[in-house]
Amino acid sequence: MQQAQQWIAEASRIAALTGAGISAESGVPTFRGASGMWKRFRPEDLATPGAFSRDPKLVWEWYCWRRGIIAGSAPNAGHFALAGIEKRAAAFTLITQNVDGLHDRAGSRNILKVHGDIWDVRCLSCGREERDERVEFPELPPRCGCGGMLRPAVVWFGEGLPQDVWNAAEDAVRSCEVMLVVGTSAVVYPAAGLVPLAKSAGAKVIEINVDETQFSSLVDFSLRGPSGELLPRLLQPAAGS
Ligand code: BV8
Ligand code: ZN
Repeated sequence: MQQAQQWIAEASRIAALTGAGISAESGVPTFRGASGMWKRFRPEDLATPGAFSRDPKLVWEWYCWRRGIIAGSAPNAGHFALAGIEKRAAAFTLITQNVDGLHDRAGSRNILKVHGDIWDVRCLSCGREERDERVEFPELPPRCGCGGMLRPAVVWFGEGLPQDVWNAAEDAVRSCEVMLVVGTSAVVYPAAGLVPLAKSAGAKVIEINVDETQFSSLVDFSLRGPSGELLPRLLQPAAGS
């Protein structure tokens, strides 16, 4: 941990990639792994345009269930530690696969949401996209003022990531000196590809995960444990700074 803290203290450009694991200690279920929610649902059944067109009510019931859990949760020490390093590092870019908005609530500012935000909705008819923080809706699927059907404005399987956000994420990873990879199973692309990209760009990569991932042997340090405990220790301001 000492060496990893040193690299971070000396780095002026840091990037972080987070996944569902960073929100686990906030009570937001992860997708895969021991307590993963995908066990009861299958990605193909819910997080795809096909699933939505077949059964928009079922997909909305899943998102409303998640909205309820997220609304009742709070950022944890891991989220706050990343918000803290953003204030200290010369350049810090937070790339998240999470749609739960906990990084925003922890005070992070420069956040690249590569899979969108669960609180945003988009109308299938008029295309209007807006923030809608309701957990309950009068009817499912909810309707736009124009009468069109609303969908969660997140990125589903088979859908492209927002181009400008993705380009900014790649740029940040290519130019960083240190990359933190926190709480992701690293199985979903193209986000997972940012880890080998960082290595090929010459960055030091530090992973924090309770389990092994496919990249645990590729990264420079793979710290085993919960991010709510390890991130504050890893990112603590160097003594006397
Ligand atoms: C794309 C929606 C092309 C938002 C998500 C066949 C058909 C179509 C596509 C594909 C295909 N085969 C492959 C693909 C590509 C596909 C893909 O990668 N599939 C995988 C499964 C093989 N990718 C896509 O489809 C992407 N789009 O490729 O489009 C294209 C290009 C141009 C134009 C048109 C099309 C879209 C990917 C986004 C999919 N949307 N979700 C939502 O509802 O949330 S993905 C879903 O998985 C979540 O968004 C989540 O963000 C993401 C990744 O999961 P993780 O965040 O890593 O979470 P997970 O539970 O998996 O892991 C948690 C980790 O935390 C574990 O490692 C655990 O050990 C750890 N942990 C737990 N507790 C802690 C902890 N760590 C630390 N501390 C703790 N306390
Ligand atoms: Zn509309």
